[in-house]
Amino acid sequence: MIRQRLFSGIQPTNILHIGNYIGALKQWVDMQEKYDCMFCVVDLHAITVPQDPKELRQNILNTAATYLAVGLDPKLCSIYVQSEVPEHAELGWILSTITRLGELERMTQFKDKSKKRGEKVGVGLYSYPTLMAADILLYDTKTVPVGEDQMQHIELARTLARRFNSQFGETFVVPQALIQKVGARIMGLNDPKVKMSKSEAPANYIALTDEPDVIRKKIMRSVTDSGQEIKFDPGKKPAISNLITIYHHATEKSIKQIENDFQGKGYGDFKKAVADAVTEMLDPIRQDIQDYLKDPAELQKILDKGRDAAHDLACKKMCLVRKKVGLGRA
Ligand code: ATP
Ligand code: LTN
Repeated sequence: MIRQRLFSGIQPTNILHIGNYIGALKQWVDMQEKYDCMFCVVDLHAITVPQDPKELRQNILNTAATYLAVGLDPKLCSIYVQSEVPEHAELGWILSTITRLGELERMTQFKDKSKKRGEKVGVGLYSYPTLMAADILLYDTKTVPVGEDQMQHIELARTLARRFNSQFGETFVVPQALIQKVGARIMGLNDPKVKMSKSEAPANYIALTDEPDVIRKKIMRSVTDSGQEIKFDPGKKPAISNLITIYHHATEKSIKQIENDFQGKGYGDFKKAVADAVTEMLDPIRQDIQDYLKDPAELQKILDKGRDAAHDLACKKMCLVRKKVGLGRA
């Protein structure tokens, strides 16, 4: 049976957090047997905001080690670094020529990130979504598992696939986003109105490498709502609903069951239980990340193999794209 192609990526911008894990990585692991998967460390996206070169290189390895530590199996999927397959950038450029300014101006991620950067916004941050579309379209991807915040970017990739196909003839598969029902947007522990994010202060997130005492402190100190009931109601009780979502993913218990289990108990008891469950979920991951980083030769081998597999596919696709557009010589 031919497995459908699946593509996803994470920026190597910092240590990954439980939002990345619950919103993205956990689903990837569940899908690696069913789909033909490409999992990319998207370093070209990371440089759309300034990075320290030394830290970036280290973060690329950390992110790859995290992919493996959460359970991605290099025998089942390709794990590689985006910039090592130059066709991503090439297709990104070609797609930027059929992308309209208004389409990029509408992107909420651009609006949010450019607000923070003021006058120092680079053109790369603006055209970020065309590179992301290239990542996806380069591999005839059918399915893209992401958190909810990426929905608008996937919509653009669909638009660009259709536009290119109608302008130059059938070339690209039109991809689809895959977003899970609960946990698609884990919120910040210190502010449940903003999403948990690597670029926020450490009190906002639980990193996958946080030690148990740090996890406990961050959860016990997390913002709570008024009242004292443990009830899932994101509109009225955003903070407690966020903790319930995290607990649901850490224990696999249903939301209903969690509400029942904690009936009559207070926020303090619940937070302790969340801290225990998150610690248990992260213990093996933290250990495995360290182990992979201690054995860089193994990690390098896996990334080499992933790069070669990705490059093979990307080369073939770009030959077709150049021909369709009329680039180069016959
Ligand atoms: P940055 O702050 O550097 O923009 P980020 O923490 O938002 O980073 P990304 O690298 O942009 O993380 O996202 C990687 C993947 O994790 C994407 O699929 C994204 O949708 C998902 N993701 C990120 N943050 C969350 C979150 N808070 N809840 C659920 N999924 C998330
Ligand atoms: N923009 C994504 C990362 C990303 C991605 C992709 C995700 C870059 N290219 C292709 C899925 C498919 C983010 O999570 N911030």
